[in-house]
Amino acid sequence: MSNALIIIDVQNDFCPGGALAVPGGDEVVDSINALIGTAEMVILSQDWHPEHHTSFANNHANKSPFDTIQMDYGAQTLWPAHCVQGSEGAAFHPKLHADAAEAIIRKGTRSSIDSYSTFFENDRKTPTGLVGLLRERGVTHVRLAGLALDFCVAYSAMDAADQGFSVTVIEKACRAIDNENSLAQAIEMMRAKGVILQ
Ligand code: VGL
Ligand code: ZN
Repeated sequence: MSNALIIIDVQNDFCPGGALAVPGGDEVVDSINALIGTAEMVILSQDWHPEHHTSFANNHANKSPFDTIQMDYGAQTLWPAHCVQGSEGAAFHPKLHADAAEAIIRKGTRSSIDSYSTFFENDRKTPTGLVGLLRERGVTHVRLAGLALDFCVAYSAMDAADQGFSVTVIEKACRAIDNENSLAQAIEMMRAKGVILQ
C-alpha cells in the first residue's frame, strides 16, 4: 500500500440546501466516486459536532456566522450550526460511495475545540490518529478531495505535508466556501508547503 484517497466532509450540510452550504458542493460527488473506483485505500472524513459546539455562532451571545472569536488555541471563525452528530445534515451525501471506505475519521467531536483538519484539531496539536493509521499501512502519498477546499481540505493537506506525506489535492473534486479571500489564501499556503494542486 502506498497511496490513500482521503475524502473530506462530503456531507449534506455542506451541499446546497444544507446548513453551511458550499456553492456547488454536490457537484463533487460524481468525480469523487470515480476516484474511489480506482483507489487502493479510501478514507472518509466526517465533520461531527455536538449540538453545543463552540464553533457555532448560535452558542454565543450577540455573534453571527463568520464572526471571529479568540479561543485559547487562537482565532476561531464562527459558523452556522452544522453537522450535528446523528443529524441528516451530518450524513454523507446520499450518492457518495461511502461504503467503499476502510475508515471514517470523525472530527470536531469535542465541544470546546474545532477541527478543520482530519489529522489534528484546531489547537494544531491534538491528533485524530490518522497519521498513525496511514504510517502503519505504509502509505506515503495521499490524494485529497471534498469540501471545503479553503478550510477542511486545505488544513488536511497542509498537515499531511507537514507529516511527510506527498500530497495532491484534486481541485476539480473540491469546492470552496471562499469567505473573505479564503480560497486564494488557502491555495497559497498549500503551495508553500509543497502540496500539488491538480
Ligand atoms: C468545514 C467549516 C466548519 C469544512 C467544517 O468541512 O470545510 N468548514 N466545519
Ligand atoms: Zn464544522
